[in-house]
Amino acid sequence: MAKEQTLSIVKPDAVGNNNIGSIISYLEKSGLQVVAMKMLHLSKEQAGEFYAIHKERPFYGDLVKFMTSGPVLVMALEGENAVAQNRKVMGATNPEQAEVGTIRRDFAKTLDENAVHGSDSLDNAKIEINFFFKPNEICARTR
Ligand code: IDP
Ligand code: MG
Repeated sequence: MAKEQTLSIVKPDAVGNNNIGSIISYLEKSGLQVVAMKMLHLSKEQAGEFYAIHKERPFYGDLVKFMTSGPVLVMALEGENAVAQNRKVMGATNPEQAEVGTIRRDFAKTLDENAVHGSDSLDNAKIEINFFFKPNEICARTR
């Protein structure tokens, strides 16, 4: 087991539904710790660049529109196997297929508006954390 950092985003649907606190609670109860957070309203350019990996997918335009439809909360999370742990607590991309007790099952309604983002690999986690945070904005947990 290794201590890792990963990026989490509470998406505009969940922010709009006032589920920020509940979602952070699911993450914290799973053992993950918040080491950085900020609220942002992404520009079209920021959202487009963040999701550039999906540029060729048919849902790319709608995804950018959704991610810029309201503010988001971006967080760096830390913990043992944080990348996989966060994906586990998030649940499957499609909330209908997400396990009971996961964030997406409990707070998301549709495949496109699915409450949270989580990095899918350690390499992408580093890229995504750097996308939103400067190194001195990550707060080491000294206690
Ligand atoms: P992930 O968020 O579980 O990693 P990805 O495949 O990386 O899922 O897709 C990124 C985001 O794009 C999803 O979280 C969801 O918001 C949206 N998305 C994925 N697949 C579809 C689709 O088939 N239709 C509409 N939106 C989708
Ligand atoms: Mg993904």
